[in-house]
Amino acid sequence: MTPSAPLGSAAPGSVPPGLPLHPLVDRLAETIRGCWSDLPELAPLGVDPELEAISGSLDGEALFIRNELHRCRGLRKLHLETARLGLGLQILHCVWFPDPRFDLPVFGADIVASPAGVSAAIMDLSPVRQGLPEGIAAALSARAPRHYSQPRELPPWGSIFSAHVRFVRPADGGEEQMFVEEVAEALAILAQACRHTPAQAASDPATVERWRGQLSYCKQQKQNDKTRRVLEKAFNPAWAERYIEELLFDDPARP
Ligand code: BLA
Repeated sequence: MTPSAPLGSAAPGSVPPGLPLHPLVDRLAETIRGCWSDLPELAPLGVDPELEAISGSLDGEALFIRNELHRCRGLRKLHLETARLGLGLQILHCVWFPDPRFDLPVFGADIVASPAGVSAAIMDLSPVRQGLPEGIAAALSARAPRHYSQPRELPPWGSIFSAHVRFVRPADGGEEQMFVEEVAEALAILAQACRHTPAQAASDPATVERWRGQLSYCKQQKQNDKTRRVLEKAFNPAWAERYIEELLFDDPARP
């Protein structure tokens, strides 16, 4: 498909009717939107209308992408993407990128579902410096332990994730629910840190270290060929490149 602006007929912020998403994708998206409301100084972030709501078709199958963007105290960009990208593939992609002046981690989550079920559910609060902030690490360690029957192994670029990363193929509705609860818990821990973490100067060496850490997080995520391949097939290579570089994992501005 060759997208052009504005793409298709989806109104910004709406999902084309008649295309329900996988219940886990829907539930997790609703949970994440609910967690936004807890954040200090939440404000919408402008999105290029060309990228906000994208719809089209591939081999007769409806495609769409919905992007929601916000910012808040401590976080430069909160991004939630829900998408249907061909062959029944449904994606939830969410990254909350910190403002490097704050000692906060990156929150990331990804769900990949198809008619065969959910193949990947991952979420993490990932460090952008040596180790997670102490309070966050302690809060994560204090959570009730959870067990999934089908844990998955991280690819080599996954070295960016923390020791608390969750990467599983949820086996049933119970494990899907457990995953949603874990995301809500991690986001509550991060929201609390957003309220209380003081800002440091842009020129502070710790700020610069966290900016470099975030650049490195983005660079590693861009090594995920699976994301690129799906976007190239649904759209085209040049579009996929722009989408990844400008929206999914744009390099943070130097503080
Ligand atoms: C895997 N991501 C995948 C897969 C696909 C996508 C098709 C393979 C499914 C599988 O291994 O079962 C596709 N993900 C997408 C697309 C988008 C997307 C098209 O987000 C569009 C926006 N990926 C992220 C984030 C994380 C992430 C934020 O975008 C984690 C915080 C992780 N996705 C991730 C990992 C894998 C994956 C670790 C497994 C990769 C592998 O096993 O090689």
